[in-house]
Amino acid sequence: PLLFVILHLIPESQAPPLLLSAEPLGARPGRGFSLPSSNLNINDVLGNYSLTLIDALDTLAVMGNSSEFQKAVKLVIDTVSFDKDSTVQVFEATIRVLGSLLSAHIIITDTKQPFGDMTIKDYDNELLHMARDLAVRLLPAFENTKTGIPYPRVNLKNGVPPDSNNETCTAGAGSLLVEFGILSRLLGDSTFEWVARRAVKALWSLRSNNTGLLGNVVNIQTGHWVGKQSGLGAGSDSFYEYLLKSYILFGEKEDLEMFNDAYRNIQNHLRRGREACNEGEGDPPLYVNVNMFTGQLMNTWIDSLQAFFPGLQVLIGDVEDAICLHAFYYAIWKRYGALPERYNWQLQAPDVPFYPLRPELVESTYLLYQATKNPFYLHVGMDILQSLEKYTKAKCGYATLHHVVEKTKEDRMESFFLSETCKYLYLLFDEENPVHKSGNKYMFTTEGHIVSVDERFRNSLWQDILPGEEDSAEKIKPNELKAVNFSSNCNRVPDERRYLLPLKSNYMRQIDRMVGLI
Ligand code: DMJ
Repeated sequence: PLLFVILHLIPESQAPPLLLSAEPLGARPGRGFSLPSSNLNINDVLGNYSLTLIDALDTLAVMGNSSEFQKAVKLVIDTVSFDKDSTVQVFEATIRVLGSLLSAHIIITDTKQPFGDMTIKDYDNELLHMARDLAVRLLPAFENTKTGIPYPRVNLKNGVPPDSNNETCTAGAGSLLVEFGILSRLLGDSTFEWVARRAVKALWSLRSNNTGLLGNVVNIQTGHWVGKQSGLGAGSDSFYEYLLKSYILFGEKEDLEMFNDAYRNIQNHLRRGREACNEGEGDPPLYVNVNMFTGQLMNTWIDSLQAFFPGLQVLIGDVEDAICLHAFYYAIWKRYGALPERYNWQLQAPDVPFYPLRPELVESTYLLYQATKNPFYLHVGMDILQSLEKYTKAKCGYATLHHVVEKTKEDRMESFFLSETCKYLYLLFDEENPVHKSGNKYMFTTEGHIVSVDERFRNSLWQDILPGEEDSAEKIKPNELKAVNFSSNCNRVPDERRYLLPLKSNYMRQIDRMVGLI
């Protein structure tokens, strides 16, 4: 059925609503772009540019389906235009569209073609040109901002709308560097990387002197923190992810230094519970939301986006701690058959009950399996797959769960379901996939797009104009990334760790009790 969904991708603006058995379709509008403006949250993600089709391109390649990949690429080249009067979120357009176009371009032009024949006849770098065209349309977001932190939205035709909001979230403004950096390095044009890097540095400079933490919403003109919550979920998540991933890809030392600093501050101020995941007394480790200036607890919920963090911990080699946080989220999944958008750990109940088919828990499960090869994670993947089939499957796709307790559905299948959730699930079970056989070759963007970690992204021709960067001689080569726990190292996991539960059973039970499972 997953393949059915992918094989029937059609441009968003022409797509019929998902056919849900549980709900009447009645007067509900379709998933077209012409929804009322009150639906801004949906509209400015969709963008009227065939979002789902574009976001799913490299999933088709990873699944080895060359005919559908070629068909989908041609459809994108022939039918998609960014010359549209659409106001879009800079972040969403970057990670979902720009990232996917770049990933597909890299796959098409790879001389080795590890996924089968993904070449396109007479390909003339069209996807790269489209990526550039889109990025140029996003550039106005970086103009007329006093801090260098971009506006959250732009109109693809007319630039920043006159009534634009001056407030943006940290993740939205500070996680553009991977895609903009790749684009710059492929084109040999520093503009894109320069603006994205300037935004990261501006945000970084606004961290609290006291805790070193960043908040979640900032005013791009004054640099004042409007949202003082520091956490690992919505509004913050990919900011941290991209500090590390930019370093993995481009080898710039300053990115690693920022990441290491941020990671230390997270451990010092956000982490609660016992010191070691698998030994000692006390509550299981949990990362909470605190005030960025005081480090004091702000609320008692964690959100489903934060479930990506164990995957990031795997990348830096903190596998032990990753095991505990992952186990907590998996217990919540077991209780509801999904992850509520927000879960209140004090009340042991969802605070925000919907589940829009998010990938984060699957992503961490996949990365933990790669790091430990413990079959427990295959079992987790199976469990997730079965609940998706049971609760979210609709006639023509998979549906957002409107309420994880009541299991009601919404007429909405986010594009990340195909680009991430399905991809990570597929890769979890596909041991022989070229992604796993390639050693250190691939990295996943925050939207799950694969990009190759190779020498050509290490060479920027503009060292002199990117202030504060190290000389390229100091850069670490891709095959020297020792700190990063890639899948090629996973055979070193000792046997005794592979066949025991990753987390001792008394600690597992403790977590199950904490989420009301037993
Ligand atoms: C995706 O678009 C990306 O993973 C992003 O970084 C966070 N949210 C969604 C999926 O939940």
